[in-house]
Amino acid sequence: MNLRLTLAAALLAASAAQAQTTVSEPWVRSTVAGQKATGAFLQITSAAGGKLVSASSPVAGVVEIHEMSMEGNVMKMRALPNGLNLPAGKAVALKPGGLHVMLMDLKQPLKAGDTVPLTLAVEGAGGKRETLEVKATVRGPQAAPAGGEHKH
Ligand SMILES: [Cu+2]
Repeated sequence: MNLRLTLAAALLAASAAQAQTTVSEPWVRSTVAGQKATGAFLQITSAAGGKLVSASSPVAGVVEIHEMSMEGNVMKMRALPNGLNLPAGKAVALKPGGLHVMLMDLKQPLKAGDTVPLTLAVEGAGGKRETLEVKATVRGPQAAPAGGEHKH
């Protein structure tokens, strides 16, 4: 009985301290010399629902949240002007061939094994802002599933 109460209290404390939004498995596709853009991929879950409104990284001059879609027979990508919707409690996957964080105007080549800091801004209900600091691992092309060329 006592143990149960203690456990319940511990669980309550843990959920209160937990971030509203969580990110798992962040990674960035490696680049070759001269390449100025690449994609960052991750899974993001907002407990109460919200919107991923912006992202930034010290390695990139410009960071946008992109989606890919078929227009006729051509795969196109575009920035999401109003951010990415995060339904409450549902993991949203940013992955090659779909949604991604676009890192542009890269300041340095990104090699497999490097760590890239990403800052994500999430807007919750009532306009409450949450900032997430994420460390993404750079993966080489052989580690990433085939997602085709990533070009604008
Ligand atoms: Cu893109």
